[in-house]
Amino acid sequence: MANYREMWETLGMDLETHDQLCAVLPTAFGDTYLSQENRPAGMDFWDMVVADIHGIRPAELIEAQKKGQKVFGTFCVYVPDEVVIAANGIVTGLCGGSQFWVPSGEEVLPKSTCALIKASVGARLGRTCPFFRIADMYVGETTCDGKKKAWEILGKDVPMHIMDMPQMKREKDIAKWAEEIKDFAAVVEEFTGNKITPEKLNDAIKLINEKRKALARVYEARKADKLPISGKDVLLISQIAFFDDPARCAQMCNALADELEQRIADGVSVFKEGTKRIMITGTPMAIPNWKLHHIIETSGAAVVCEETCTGTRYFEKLVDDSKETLDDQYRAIAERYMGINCACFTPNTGRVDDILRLAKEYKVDGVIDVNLKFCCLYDTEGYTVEEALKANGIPVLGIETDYTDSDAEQLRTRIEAFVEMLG
Ligand code: BJ8
Repeated sequence: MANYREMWETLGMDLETHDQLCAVLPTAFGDTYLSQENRPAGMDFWDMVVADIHGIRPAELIEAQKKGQKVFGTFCVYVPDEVVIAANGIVTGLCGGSQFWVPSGEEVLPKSTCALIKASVGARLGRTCPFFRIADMYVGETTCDGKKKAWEILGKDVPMHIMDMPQMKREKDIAKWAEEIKDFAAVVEEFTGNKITPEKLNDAIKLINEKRKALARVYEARKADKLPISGKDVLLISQIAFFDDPARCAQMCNALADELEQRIADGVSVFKEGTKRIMITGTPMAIPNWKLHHIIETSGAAVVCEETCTGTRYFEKLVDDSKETLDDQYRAIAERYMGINCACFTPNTGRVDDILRLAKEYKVDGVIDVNLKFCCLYDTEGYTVEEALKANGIPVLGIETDYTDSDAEQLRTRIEAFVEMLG
């Protein structure tokens, strides 16, 4: 790992505590990732990113800031990257996926808050994540109650803009979301000092669409009977996509997809024949939350698809790039983003349709519906999801977990029994 101490110091980070995080991550990554056999060579890039996860990209962001660019930190896949990029800004995901940050979050939040929110707030307050220190502005959204209240704490000493999400998907809600995007664009223009033009917005729409298409190509390879890549590896790619440069992300994903397509043609698989194919649905898994994938893929099964925001909800559907005026473009962006089916919407039948469609496309043998403890939205929707899967003859296992390892053995026992039941 290169030496970034001076940079972290300048960012006002708590170096002593951060050292503890740096000490555990390589072992966790080695045990989970580097122990896999026959990985695609293209994964070297993502391994390199993880090895210097608090160094390489943060240093790039700081360089960009020196040249006058602004960095926007986001927490949800509904916040449109296109608008920020059109104003020459940079987007970085900020969701926390490590138990390491949870205790600092619990100092100010109720314990009965989901780990994702506690870790995100803890990463900021504990001063142990450079991305939280670098972001010039945070962009929140009104998805769940826990997040809404967390913005009030996170926004105390950083400029915070909150996007008001509709909770339904009627025509008037889509129109409202288009208005909200337009308002966000005005905030971004003022904050960056750069005007958004139809041409610049169209370039940004195309850039992000290319990234989505490249991620979709990687996912497409997982539909093959012989799996050329593990679920763990694809999860890592999705997690890093949230904060990498979008053009580089597309380039690396396309190069990997070339390799995966060749592997499929050559009949190369990273799992032995007959390995059961699992789809995960539910709450997102922010980096470095690899817990469930690791347990599943060391319990005799393979994860072939994630119907989560660190999976298909992130890249499916493109923004229509044929519009020529800003108002039409904001509307096109609103339509694409309102096509994401998060449990914060009611009714949310589109999500059940997605899950049934994906189960067929990825030829899954069973579904694991995962809920991050204390996420009331996905927990409640789990009832409808599991009913629909059973009605369609698809075996499903519902589980609830958090970022700790305390339930790992119990989960392993349940997952092994589920995989065995799949025959
Ligand atoms: S679009 S899933 S990224 S809101 S797990 S913080 S919902 S209590 S993360 Fe999400 Fe956007 Fe929806 Fe996706 Fe709240 Fe639930 Fe925690 Fe969650």
